[in-house]
Amino acid sequence: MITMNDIIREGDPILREVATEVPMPPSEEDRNTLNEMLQYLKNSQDDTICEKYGLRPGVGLAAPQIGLTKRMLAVHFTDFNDKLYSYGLFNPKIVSHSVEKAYLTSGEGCLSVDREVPGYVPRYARVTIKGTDLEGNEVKLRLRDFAAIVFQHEVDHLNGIMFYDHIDQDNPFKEPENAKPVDR
Ligand code: K3U
Ligand code: NI
Repeated sequence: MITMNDIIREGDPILREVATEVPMPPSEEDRNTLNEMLQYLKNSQDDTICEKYGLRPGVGLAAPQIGLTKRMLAVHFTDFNDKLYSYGLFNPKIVSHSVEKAYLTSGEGCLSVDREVPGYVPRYARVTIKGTDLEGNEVKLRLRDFAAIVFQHEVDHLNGIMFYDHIDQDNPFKEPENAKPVDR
């Protein structure tokens, strides 16, 4: 079981590496790891398990955050329409995106960052992502608003990018251009 002891924290150079593609079809070992990553998110959103194991709640997790420079990510959350997004994806790729941007009004957080970093993080408002799911099926996801933001945060981890890299240093709460606010 993955716990906070397994989570790599900012300052570790692993978080700045570009992760490598996972050979397809995925090995049993890689599928097990990705399942464990998804399970971490589910556990972290269960109050009892979360408290018992000292987990920090998360909606997404990327393999570099557990020290593996492999292109794998997991997400588990519901959007404001109560639609569930629960995926483990190998080799996720943003194949297209909107011109319009979006940002979370509450800013972003990260399991690898043990501090609050205030500011707006400009993201694309809509993205289409292709990848391979835990069953080995190729999937194509059309995402918007919060869902699009979470996936972009996780894909960034696969490219060594942290959310605060996108925050305007001089004016963290400057409204990003052509961007809509998203409330969670
Ligand atoms: O945003 C978080 C949250 C957790 C439970 C309920 C509601 C919100 C926690 S931070 C988080 O989930 C990061 C996880 C990371 F860093 F490991 F990828 C993902 C994320 C947070 C905010 C915006 C986009 C992505
Ligand atoms: Ni993160």
